[in-house]
Amino acid sequence: SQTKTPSKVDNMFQNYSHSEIARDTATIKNSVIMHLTATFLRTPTSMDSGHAYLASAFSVRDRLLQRWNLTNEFHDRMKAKRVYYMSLEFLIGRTFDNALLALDLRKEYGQTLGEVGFRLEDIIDEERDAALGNGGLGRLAACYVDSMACSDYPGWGYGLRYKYGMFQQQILNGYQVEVPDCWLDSPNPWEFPRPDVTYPVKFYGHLVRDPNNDDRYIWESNVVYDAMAFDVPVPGYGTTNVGNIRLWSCKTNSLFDLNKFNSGDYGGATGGQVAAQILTDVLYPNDNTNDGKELRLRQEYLFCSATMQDIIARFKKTGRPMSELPELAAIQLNDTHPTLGVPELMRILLDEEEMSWDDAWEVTTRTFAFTNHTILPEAMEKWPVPMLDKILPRHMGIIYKINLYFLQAVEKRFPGDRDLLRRISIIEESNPQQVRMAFLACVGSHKVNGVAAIHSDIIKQTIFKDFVRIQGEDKFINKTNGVSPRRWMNECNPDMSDLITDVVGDRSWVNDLAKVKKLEERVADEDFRRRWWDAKQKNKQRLAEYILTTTGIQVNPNALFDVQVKRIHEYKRQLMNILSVIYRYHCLKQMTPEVRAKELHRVVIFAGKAASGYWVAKQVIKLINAVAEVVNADEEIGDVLKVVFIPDYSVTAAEYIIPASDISQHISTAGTEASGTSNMKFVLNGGIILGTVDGANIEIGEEIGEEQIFFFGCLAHEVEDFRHYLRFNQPKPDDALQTAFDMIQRNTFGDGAIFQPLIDSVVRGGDVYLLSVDFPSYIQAHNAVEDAYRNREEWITKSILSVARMSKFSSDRSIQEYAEEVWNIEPVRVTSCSMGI
Ligand code: F58
Repeated sequence: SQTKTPSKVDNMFQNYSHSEIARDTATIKNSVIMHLTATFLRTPTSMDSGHAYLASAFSVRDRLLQRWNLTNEFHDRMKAKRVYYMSLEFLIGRTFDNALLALDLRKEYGQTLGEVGFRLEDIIDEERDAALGNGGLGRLAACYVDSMACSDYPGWGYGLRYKYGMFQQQILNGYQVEVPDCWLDSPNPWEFPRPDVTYPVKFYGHLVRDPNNDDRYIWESNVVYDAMAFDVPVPGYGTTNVGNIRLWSCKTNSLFDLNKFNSGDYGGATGGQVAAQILTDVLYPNDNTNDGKELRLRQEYLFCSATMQDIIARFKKTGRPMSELPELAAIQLNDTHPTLGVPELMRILLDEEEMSWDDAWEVTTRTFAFTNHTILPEAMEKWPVPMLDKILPRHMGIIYKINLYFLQAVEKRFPGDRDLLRRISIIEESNPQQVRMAFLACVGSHKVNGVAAIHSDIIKQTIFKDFVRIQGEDKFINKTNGVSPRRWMNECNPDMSDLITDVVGDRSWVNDLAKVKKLEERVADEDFRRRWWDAKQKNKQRLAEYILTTTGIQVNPNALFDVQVKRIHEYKRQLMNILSVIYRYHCLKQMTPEVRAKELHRVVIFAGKAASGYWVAKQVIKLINAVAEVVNADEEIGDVLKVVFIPDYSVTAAEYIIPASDISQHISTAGTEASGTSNMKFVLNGGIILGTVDGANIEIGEEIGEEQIFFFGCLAHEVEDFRHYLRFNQPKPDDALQTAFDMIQRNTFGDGAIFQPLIDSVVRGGDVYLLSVDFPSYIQAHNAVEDAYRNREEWITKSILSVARMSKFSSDRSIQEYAEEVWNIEPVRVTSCSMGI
């Protein structure tokens, strides 16, 4: 291809990228119509809302890409240090509304669409979620790239472009049914294919030692897949900075078998392509369990190899020596899933760059940092050595050597402590041997962090205890999670956001959440308090409509909305919640109609997906639906109690549900929920928490004051003793819990036998999650919530004070801490004059 004449091209680029984004509706309308006709072959008369969305989205995208180009060109020129956030999951949700708000073009597009007969809200609803993640970990990654963009940090996300994202959940006969998420069936305006950014990724094969260099091997294999990049722009709010998530997709061209094709075996010729495609076809739908499937390992490697090759290619363009990589790149491992990046970087440095082992190791450990998100033993990633050795022989060799040098160094400092070496070895001496990925990530990184204060303490006392002793306290730090105020306040809760904007004076609080503190000054202002309450009521009304369309259930927006929405998992204890609902139902049935009529009306709302192979979690969904069916049909009960399971929980569903909660439940067994992030979202939307002393609930309580949060249950340090006791003694359910069990067993909610395993998990299975222990204090806490809600004025005060004191939980704060204490990067603000071309 021809090379460019720099000055001419620079001038063109300067003119293009510095041109102000056109805001007049005539230009906007033209660009929408242009896409409608030229991209989608439609005319304004034959335009439906689907095409109105696509044409508008492509028109917004043009504006975004203009800034995207400028941002990246600028960072390249400045040789800015970048952070790369490696995550197998990005739970992005929708982008259109987010982009409109970031570009401050919402009004203009609303007007343009109005002129051609559409409501902006309906057009926004045409977009499908990008659901490339399971739950908290994936959504955190999306909030973090949002914060990097908004805070002008040069940061990129790296992930996989799954053809099928998180499955869609349907409820049939009360049971979860999984439906594939074919999100790419219609055009996706928010990705930009980059066929020119493609890397080969090898698997299997054998090694040949370099006779002249002991550290170097040549890896020969003819199983080579191609990973092609798709870029997803991340609009920065209040800045021209646009971030990027680079997602890899498996390309199959190199696996086309020309010999088979020429011999007439057309099916056989593409056999390899079919196998290759599968690598980025599906997202594994497990949260907090490790599946251990070979396909997953190959997915992880494809991701890590393409990412490391891309990072190094970009670094090499600076002309600096490889030893300076840590000066220009920081890589964050979002849990252990991207840990193969460590041996992959070592492989490239040793075998391709011909560095010495010691130099390569120095570069690697200075580049990587690692975040742990869980201590559940079933979630810990381990790969059988024979599997790794077969698929990635070079990496297995590197891992052995990393382990050998690590153990040798430890043996030197703690001579003769065989048990210590066995405990900390990256290779577990089981049959077969296993590679412990958390240990590999820890040894390969200069910093290791947990995601909330309690969690960071727990990992230092448990899985990384020996490592703290060996590698020093300073390596192990805490970075409490946060959420994006753009999506989780400004976008999902426009009325409350307008109110905050009134108080603050402008909308700058969206990028500087400390400013919401000002709300405290207005806590006694009658008019303000009414408007605060009304905003919540409006959100409840909106949710009531959403519930009606998704479930057919009519709920009263004046009732207390009591919400638990998150992945269904035993440790999160949705079972305890529904058992308390059953008990409440029992109590209501005992009352005279007169007494019952005076009870607080309540809508108990559940939503969440169970991993497809998680039988117990699926039974919990069935129980919730079985209870809902009976309670909602009970005319005696009427509006006093309604139970709703909203199907197909997603980022978009959360945007409806979270702003409408009065109380939300975060009731994991103490010490099991690393942080939680929806707890933050609920409080940022004026909801109150009913929760255990666990994860980020604790820090939320510290920030907003304990009067603003309803805590109950045993404490993390008591859990082991209770579990130990319950292993040897039958739990003793209190009367309330026993009543709930009895009602299920008496077939109040259909055949009780199908729920017996759930009851058994408490009474016969050792009650691992301590339902019987926490149930009495849980019921008490519910009563306290009810009393507080009856006092509306007190409740409004709690709600306002909570939001005012929540600034710590902006992901901007988390990202700033990572930037300063882990990544050592600084914001780089792209301004039109700073290009200096
Ligand atoms: C979650 N983990 C934690 N894992 O459970 C939650 O407490 C925390 O707030 C959040 O991370 C963010 O730090 C989580 O969502 C997964 O979904 C993994 C997906 C890939 C397989 C293993 C679980």
